[in-house]
Amino acid sequence: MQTQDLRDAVLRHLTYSLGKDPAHAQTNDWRLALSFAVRERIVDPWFASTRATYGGKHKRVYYLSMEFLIGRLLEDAVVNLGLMDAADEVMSGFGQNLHNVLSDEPDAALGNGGLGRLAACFLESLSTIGCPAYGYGIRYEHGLFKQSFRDGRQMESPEDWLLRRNAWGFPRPEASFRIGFNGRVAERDGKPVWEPSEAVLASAHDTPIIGWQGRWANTLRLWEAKPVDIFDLDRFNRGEFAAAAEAEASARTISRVLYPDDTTYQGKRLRLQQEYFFTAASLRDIVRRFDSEYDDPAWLPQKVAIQLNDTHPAIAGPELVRILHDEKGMEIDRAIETARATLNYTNHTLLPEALEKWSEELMSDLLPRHMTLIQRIDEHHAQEKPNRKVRLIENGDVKMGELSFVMANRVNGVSALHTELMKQTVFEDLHAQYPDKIVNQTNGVTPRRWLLSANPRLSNLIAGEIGMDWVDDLEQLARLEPLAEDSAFRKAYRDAKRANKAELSQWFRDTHDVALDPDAMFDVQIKRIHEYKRQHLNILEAIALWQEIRDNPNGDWTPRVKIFGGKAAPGYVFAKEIIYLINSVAKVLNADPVTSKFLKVVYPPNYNVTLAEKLIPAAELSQQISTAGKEASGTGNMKFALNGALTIGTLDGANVEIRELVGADNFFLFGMTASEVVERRKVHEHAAKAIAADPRLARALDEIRAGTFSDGDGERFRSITDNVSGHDYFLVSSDFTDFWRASREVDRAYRDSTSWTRMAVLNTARSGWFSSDRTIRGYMGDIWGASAVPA
Ligand code: NBG
Repeated sequence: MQTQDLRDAVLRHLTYSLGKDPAHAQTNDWRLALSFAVRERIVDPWFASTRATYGGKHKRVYYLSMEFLIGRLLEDAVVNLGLMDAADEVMSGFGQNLHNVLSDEPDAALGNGGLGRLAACFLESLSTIGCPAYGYGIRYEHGLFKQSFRDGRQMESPEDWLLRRNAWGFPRPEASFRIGFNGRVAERDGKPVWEPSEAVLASAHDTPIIGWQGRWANTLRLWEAKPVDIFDLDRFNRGEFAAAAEAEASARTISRVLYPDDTTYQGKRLRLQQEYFFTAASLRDIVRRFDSEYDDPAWLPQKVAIQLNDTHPAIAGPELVRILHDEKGMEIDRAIETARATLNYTNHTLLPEALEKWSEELMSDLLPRHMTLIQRIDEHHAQEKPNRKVRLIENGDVKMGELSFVMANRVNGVSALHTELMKQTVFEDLHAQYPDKIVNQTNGVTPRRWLLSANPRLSNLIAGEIGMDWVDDLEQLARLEPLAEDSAFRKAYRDAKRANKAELSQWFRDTHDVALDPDAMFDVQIKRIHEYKRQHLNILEAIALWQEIRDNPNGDWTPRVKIFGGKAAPGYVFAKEIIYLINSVAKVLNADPVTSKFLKVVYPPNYNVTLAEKLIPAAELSQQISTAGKEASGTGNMKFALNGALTIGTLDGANVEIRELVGADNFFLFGMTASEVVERRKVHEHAAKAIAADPRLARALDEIRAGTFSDGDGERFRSITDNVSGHDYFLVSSDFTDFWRASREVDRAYRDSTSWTRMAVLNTARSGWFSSDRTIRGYMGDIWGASAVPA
């Protein structure tokens, strides 16, 4: 019945929504037809969710995020609606392969990395749990750039996910707000009124996000920037064609591209415009919805919880105060208190270069009223905490982290270690003033995408043993624990991993023309390229290993394939050098007839959510090797452990909690702790000393300097060798020796496949806590005071 209905719907959409005859339809048409047919099934639960929220006057959660790294949506929807088998049958009935149809969908990359992917996992969990929520962000015309390699170097080109019709967004041109910029603050009836001199329209596009088993659906509302006046007809008629379209082009620029950087933010006016644009539109929408239900703005904190995903929406503080005070006439201190009881802030990094600051000059120019309100908030804070050291404005800059902190009811870090470090470092003084404000919510990942749909072989194996309850109650995986001792189960587990590896090898052969041995260990490091994540430590270890294999080609080596994936911010020169080095090393190692059967390095370009879904199920070793104290949490680390890859890692971010839960015996620990890192930096010439003490490291660096990987050009990777042997802020050299030791321990462990599989099973069985459902329940209880609506 389900199959027949779906079949009819697909055919109906193909014919009437797309105007295509089945005989001439292409994969893209079938994919859109299936998407529309599936979307149709989301609409009823979506409406029902909205009605239930209004009907019960439930508190709503609003997640404001500059980034949503959602990836493909069709498979998610099909899986959550339980339509996988039906879709498969329907598509084969039409002579289509479901897998190909699903793969035709562009990967929506409206984010850079961890913070954006976390937001996407959260949306799915909020719907699964049935918590009334909206995600708010920007509908970038071009998401994160496409990466390719030319002679080993990163090339960037614009991404074009909207080039083909987007099946998921419902445009809502009727829901649009005028967002002003610049201008001046006038006084009317003794009250300040902001009179912007420029404006754009924020126009909504809604994407329904369906939870597990279709019980609930929330909305992701993304804003598109449009001109207030479409077109200057007078200028056009005078023949000034390009000039006539200028206003339109400049308005659209605001939602044109995602800032391609997840850790550093240049003081770019456009970026601040983007931040204000989506925050202001979202707040207006939130307040409009609130006003439709309640008369008294004082009720706001009871009915609305707003989460600021990092400081990007930090302008929400002054903007909400402006709405409450300037527009609704609430007394200023009460407006500040009300806004503060409604807003919360998540910090995602301690890297100083990533803590946003905006110059007072730019802020006063672009958002003059907000600048005075920030000063007023600073005053308010001063009165409240007279012995304060913290100022919101310092050396001509507005500090957005501090502003967010002061304007938030709760501030959270994203792993236990990160939250502690936040208290001791960036927010030390503010924490002393508001000791109850900081709470921890360790990140999580959605098991629907990252296990059930990405790894069907393992999911089926699990389902055969413990049924399906784990899908929305991931701690049920603990029931697999005894099976770690069951040799038949271990064999089945190993077979599933082996089959995933074989499939990945086939994909590498088909798309990248490289042959991988599916019996080698698959060792994977996928994430943004950054010095603190230390991809260069990993490649140095590969060079040293290659040298040893060459010294002793008949040795008993454990075959390994090192897989890298990740993009570097276009302006981050050092990170791009790391990419170049990895590709250059790969070229030499893979062509070496003696060593390549033991060690290969591959780096597929354009790492994204879709590629992660391919790589993680086939991974056996997860590289989580950041300098301790620098990775706020990590979420990739959780996906790997869940899929049975063992971690080699430092005591950083959520690695700490992963190790505690999976057990120290099932985790390869190395490296300095966060406090040892701080001490080590004080050691005079720490890098030179580390190199002098480790001939392997010295030799690997010499090999680079000798030009082995650069056609004899010893200068090519100077910036890397100089850094690692000189300043070495991220302590690559000081951690190398221990990394080498742990890596050889991994090699030995891998040779005992029984015990390796036992460890892998235990990683899966003990990773249930890392579900984003658990994280969201934590936010609901500790931060939002929100509840799920009973079904
Ligand atoms: C990232 C951290 C990760 C963390 C994610 C999600 C940013 C700015 N930070 O460690 O680097 O897992 O946020 O919290 O993207």
